[in-house]
This record gives sequence, C-alpha cells and structure tokens, in this order.
Amino acid sequence: MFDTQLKLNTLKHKIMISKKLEAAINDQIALEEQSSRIYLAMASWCESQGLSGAARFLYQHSDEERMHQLKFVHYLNDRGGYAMLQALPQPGTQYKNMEELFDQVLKHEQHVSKKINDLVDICLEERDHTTNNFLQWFVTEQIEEESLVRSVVDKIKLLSGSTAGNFYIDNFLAGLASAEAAAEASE
Ligand code: OFO
Repeated sequence: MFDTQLKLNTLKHKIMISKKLEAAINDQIALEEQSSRIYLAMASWCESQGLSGAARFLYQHSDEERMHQLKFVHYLNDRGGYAMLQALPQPGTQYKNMEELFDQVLKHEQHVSKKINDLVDICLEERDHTTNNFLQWFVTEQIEEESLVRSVVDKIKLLSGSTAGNFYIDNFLAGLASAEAAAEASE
C-alpha cells in the first residue's frame, strides 16, 4: 500500500507534459507508424514488380519511420506521459506506376510536415520549450524528406514512361538507398 502510494506520488512528480500535448504526440506516434506501414506496403509492391531499387529505397524509409515513431514513444514516456498505440487503417496495395506511388509519398510527407508544425504550435502556445526543442529535429528532417522525395518525383516525371527511363529511375533510387545507408553507418 505504502509502496503503491509512493509510486503514485513519484509518477505525479514526473509529469512534465500537458494532456493536450500528450494526446497530440500520441496521434503523431500513430502517424509515424502509419508512415512506416505505407512505405512497407509500397516497398512490397515495388519488389513484386521487379523494381528492386525503388523497393530498397522504400524499405529503408519504412525503417526510418519506425525510428521516428520510437523517438516520440521514448520522449513522451520520459516526460511523464504515456505513449499508447492506436488502431491503423490498411495501407494501399495497388499503384498504377512509380509516378503515382511517389506522388503519394510526397503528399504524405507534406501532411506529416503539417502535423509536426501543428505540434510546434501547441508547444509555443503552452511555452513548452523542451518539447519544442525536441521537435526541431523533426522540423529539419521533414525539410530533408520533402526535398528528397520532390527530387525523385521530378526525375520520374521527366523520365518515366519508357523501359529505359524506368530502369534509370530504379537505379537512381538504389543509389540513393546506398548513399543513405552509408551516411547512417558513418553517424
Ligand atoms: Fe517521419 O517523416 Fe516521413 O513521414
């Protein structure tokens, strides 16, 4: 009994994040997990179509989204909140071509950027400088992700439609995946 009370008091002292931010971060955890599932589903589709470079690029991005999800989970629990998983919709299963698929990736990343900005807005309203500081890593990450995907979409628009163009794009994506893996390994 005494132990339980002590634990409750300790927990109360640990709470350093508002209920509003806790709920918003839990929604972001769901969005990062959904991002991981969307890219995993896309990677699987590409692999099934023989697009091994695109598949590798997307498998890697699926893993990155899971890492983003975990960052939020650990942060929320460390700040005395409780990271809770949510039910998620089934990701897409069919795509007309790489152009449609990467258009969807770009739209999704733009949506994620908006949600990160919304989180920053809540921090500013609440003067939660610690969470704002934590979120700045994601603000920078979203700039990089959007710009990377936009460069892929631009190349696809220029080159897709022919077998040679698709082959080139697939190789280009394989090269991006290797460069990202090398950059991560050196971190
Ligand atoms: Fe987590 O950045 Fe993409 O979605």
